[in-house]
Amino acid sequence: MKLKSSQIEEFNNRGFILFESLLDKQEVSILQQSIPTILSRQGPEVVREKGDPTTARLAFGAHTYAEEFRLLSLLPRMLEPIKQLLEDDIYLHQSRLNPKPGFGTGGGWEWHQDFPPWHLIDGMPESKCIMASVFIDDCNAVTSPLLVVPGSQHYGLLDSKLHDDAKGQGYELHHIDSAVLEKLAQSNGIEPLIGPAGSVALVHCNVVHGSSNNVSPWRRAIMYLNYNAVTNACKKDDRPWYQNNRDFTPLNPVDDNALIKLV
Ligand SMILES: O=C(O)CCC(=O)C(=O)O
Repeated sequence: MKLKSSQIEEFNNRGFILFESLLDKQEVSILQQSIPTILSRQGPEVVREKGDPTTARLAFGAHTYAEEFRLLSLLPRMLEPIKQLLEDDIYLHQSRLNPKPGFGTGGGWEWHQDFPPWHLIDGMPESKCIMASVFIDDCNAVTSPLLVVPGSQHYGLLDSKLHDDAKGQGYELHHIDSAVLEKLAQSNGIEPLIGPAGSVALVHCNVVHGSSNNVSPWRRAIMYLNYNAVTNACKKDDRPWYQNNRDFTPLNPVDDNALIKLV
């Protein structure tokens, strides 16, 4: 899948680009079926909601232990546009499955950029990294979609502070200062990333984003695959494998039908 120059321009201006139904229904169903096994893991790679040990908030690194997600991360449809946007070979710095269950149990996310912890903790030199957000379930107005501030990647690292709750929970999150967010939202607006299951949004790692908790009865899972440019590989190794992958070997695509062939 080769991006047109207008699509590259859209990504560079707005910080994200959405491909509706990039995966078909059968591929989505294969990914959906693998989720209960992923979330049943008992290791530190599965982070629980605060005060609710029965609900998974994030599963890091599923592409390493669930074949379905490994293949997803290597589909030509995923790799080609990202390589084109980053103009480099790429490796997967981190993956996070956010299952976001319904009935209010799937918690919200304060406004943040993804790059600060990667830069400050993992030693990623530049913001040459893309968060591919793969909609495993429908993302619509009622299932608490991801909200983004278009164009916010142009402002670089914004004033933020490390959220202590998040640190205690096994992940690091830098909340954007409220006054900064207010100013940004007034000038650039806020948009929801909406689309049917199987849609994919490529998002620049400095785009400000957040979400509210999911009070609908429906799960709203998104797999975040964070691809980094090989020449931008991280220099530190303080965090474990599931947060800071140290294998910088350039990724090679699998067959574009690999997910379907799995069954
Ligand atoms: O999926 C969500 O609701 C938000 C997750 C998020 O912002 C993140 O993982 O960086």
